[in-house]
Amino acid sequence: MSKISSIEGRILYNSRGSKTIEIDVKSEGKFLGRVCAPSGASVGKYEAVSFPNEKPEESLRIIQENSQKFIGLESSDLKGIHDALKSLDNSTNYSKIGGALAFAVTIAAMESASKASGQPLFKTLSSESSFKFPFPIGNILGGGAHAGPGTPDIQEILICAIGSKTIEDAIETNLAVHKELRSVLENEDSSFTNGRGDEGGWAPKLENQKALEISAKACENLGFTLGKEVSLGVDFASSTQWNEEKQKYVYDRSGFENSTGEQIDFAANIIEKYKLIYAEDAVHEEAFEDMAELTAKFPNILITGDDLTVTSKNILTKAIDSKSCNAAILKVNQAGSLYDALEFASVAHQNNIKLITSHRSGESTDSQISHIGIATKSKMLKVGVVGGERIAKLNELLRLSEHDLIRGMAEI
Ligand code: 2PG
Ligand code: MG
Repeated sequence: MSKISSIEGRILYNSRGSKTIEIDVKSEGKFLGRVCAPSGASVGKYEAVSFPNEKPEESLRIIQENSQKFIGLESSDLKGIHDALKSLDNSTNYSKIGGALAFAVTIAAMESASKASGQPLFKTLSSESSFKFPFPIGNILGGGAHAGPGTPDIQEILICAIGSKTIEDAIETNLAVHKELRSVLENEDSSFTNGRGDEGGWAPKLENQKALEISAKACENLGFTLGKEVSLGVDFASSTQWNEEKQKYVYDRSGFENSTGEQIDFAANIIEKYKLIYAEDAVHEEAFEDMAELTAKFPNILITGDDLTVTSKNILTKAIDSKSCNAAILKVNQAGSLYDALEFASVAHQNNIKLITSHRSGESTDSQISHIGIATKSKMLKVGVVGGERIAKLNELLRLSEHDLIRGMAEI
């Protein structure tokens, strides 16, 4: 047991160079939990607001003026810390204090508690006695809101080494595919600049289908069979394409539009053709019935909600009632506090919804989400493949492989 003795913050920058907040929670004057909040570019309509009036400085001022509400609380008392935040902001989306503040305060407190108890963070967050590694899944080719003009409309083509038996092999395999993809892209287009999107995936001037073909080719060049050693995934991030007025998905860069039915066929065709293991937000964030069609059609593929479910237990309950997805992204900052996110995880577990703990496109170099992925029994950890802020999460998994309590890979 250790009591919070101080809580302080500062303004720093995320990987996109935007301002964010970092919070230090200390217990007993010495156990430091330090967390810097990430932020998204393709943001769900119903996610927590990052900062009041988009100003990290306001969140900082609020925590500085209210630090006494936290001092003296047990650092391990996640509910107590969550309640103290809620006493400052009773809105449903943290619009008064900022979801980024709720994210940083709650995770920093848990990290402080874990240091005080001498246990790793994942163990502090879970009462289980044995754990498995989630499969790292990462962006090898980026478009949409994460890359510039000429890149694919779909946001992310992802790699996951589903055949790997160890975390070391899973990470190494993803890195090898990312690297091979560069060679394939260079062969296809001698003017390819090796430019990368926000999450470290290559950002070539390519149309969606060609980008998928080339990604599959990189896997095959390494002797892999799709669906065996490795599988591709796609984050369609379809709310980016959805045009409310037209009631159509507008693929600006490729120059076509999909009606609702055409979008379902478009996604289904990609899932089948490229033998995807993973399809995220294949339709827009309010299309619960359309997602349900894909979920019924592909029971063995992770049909995943991100903007659809926004790490909200109430929205997930709605998605479960309409059978919209069999998997869901867990992003703590979509929910706000870690307490909210763990409640979401428990609703997911009670209903056989598979979890994928995820980074944001604007990240910090922290690595607590690797622990959160393990503690929440996530099947996958979506944290990218390369880039300092992505590698930080993967390197933490490698450090954790020295730990006796984690054995083997999750069953997808
Ligand atoms: C997503 C995320 C992370 P962003 O859509 O899944 O890949 O992107 O953080 O921009 O929302
Ligand atoms: Mg997404």
